[in-house]
Amino acid sequence: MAADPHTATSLDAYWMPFTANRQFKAKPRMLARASGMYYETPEGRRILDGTAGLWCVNAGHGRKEITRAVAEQLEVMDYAPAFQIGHPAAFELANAVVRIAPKGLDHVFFTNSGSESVDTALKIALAWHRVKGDAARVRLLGRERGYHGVGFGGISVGGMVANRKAWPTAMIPGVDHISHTHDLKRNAFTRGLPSHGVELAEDLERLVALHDASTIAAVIVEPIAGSTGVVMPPQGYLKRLREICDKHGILLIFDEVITGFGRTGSAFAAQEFGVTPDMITCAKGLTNGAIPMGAVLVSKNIYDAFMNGPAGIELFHGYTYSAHPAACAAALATLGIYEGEKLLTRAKQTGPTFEKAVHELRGLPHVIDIRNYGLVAGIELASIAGSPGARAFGVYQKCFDRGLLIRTTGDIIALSPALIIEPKHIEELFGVLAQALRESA
Ligand code: PXG
Repeated sequence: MAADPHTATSLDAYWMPFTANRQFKAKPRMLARASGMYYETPEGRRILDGTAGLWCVNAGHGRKEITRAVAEQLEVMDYAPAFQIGHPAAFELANAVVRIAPKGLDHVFFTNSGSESVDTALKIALAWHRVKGDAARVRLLGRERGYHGVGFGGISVGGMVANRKAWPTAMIPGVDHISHTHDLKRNAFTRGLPSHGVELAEDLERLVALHDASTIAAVIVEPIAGSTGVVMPPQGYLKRLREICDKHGILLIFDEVITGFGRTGSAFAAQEFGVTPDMITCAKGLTNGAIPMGAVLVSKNIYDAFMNGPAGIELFHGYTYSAHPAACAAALATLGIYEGEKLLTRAKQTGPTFEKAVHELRGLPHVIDIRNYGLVAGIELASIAGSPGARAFGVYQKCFDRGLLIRTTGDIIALSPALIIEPKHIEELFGVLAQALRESA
């Protein structure tokens, strides 16, 4: 652990993201290889991946179809300028995404991450009202406990205090938040969507009454909140949000960075829950995590307003690497795998086994809630007084030592395995996790 940067193996130079750097560097956990449902450490220890990387490797690790497609693309053409000139794979990919998208969302803007997708969608929302001559609609609404990445737009509409408190004056102005839907008192140990809480959608009406609809551009929510610890939408809640948005001319944005590409049992949660937003932000599973890429799916209504606007560049926004050829190749190969292996609906078949297994953890020490939908689950633990997060992190470390990768946020364990997971992996996953929970008592 020498601090000398001339030692190639020194851990000091790399400032790790969202990581307790000092804790990590004192006791590093490293991954070196990955295949199917498993990672492998540099020493060759197998680690079952309970989180599909970070909710992104939906088709499992090491997919040769993706490797080959990316390698071939880089051989043929490594890069093409993103502005004022095109390359075929970008158009092909946009069409492929639209084919699996909710009906009506038929245009795609490419980015390189979930954070960029969120900031892009927020900018499109503001610009759309303006291009329609409604420039007074400048407010953006998010939700408490929401996570929308780490750009200034994303942290402004986001609702996780640790991600916001260091930058209090950098928040974009005019933002407000509706209340979150996490309700352990009424909904603990619910399988699927909770039955209590549809009325929380009315909180949007409260903000409309406070700010007036004529000042509000859009509201952004995650259909299932992931980073905050897996919070499910109460039954009927998203539909009600849609109705209120329609009533007041407010755009509804679903942030599907984690729910996109099969996590819930449909391509997008919008389809699974039968609610179509005006825009969807996505990333992660779009390329199976192999190459960074994100996208914003946009309704015809929004796109057409720009195309009917002033001549010339319709939206002064984009990235050097929007629709990067290698990312397009990775995404096309990924969507091909999803289709060929019917992975986008696979969670419907595996979900019940996964659900049964996760709820068997009920009764283990400190487990105060278990919630699940499709191939995502949250297991909430009682915090150790004065040390929030310590309990779950202890379990995380024990799982890693025993060959299982999980995710924790605060004292909530989040599971989001690859969609290729089989019953034997489910058994292994919950066997290790149950043991780690027992040992942490
Ligand atoms: N929106 C949502 C809903 C997300 O979950 C982002 C935006 C940002 O994406 P990028 O690609 O900029 O990181 C995310 C990211 C976790 C975890 O374990 C979740 C994310 C990232 C890292 C960890 O909960 N989500």
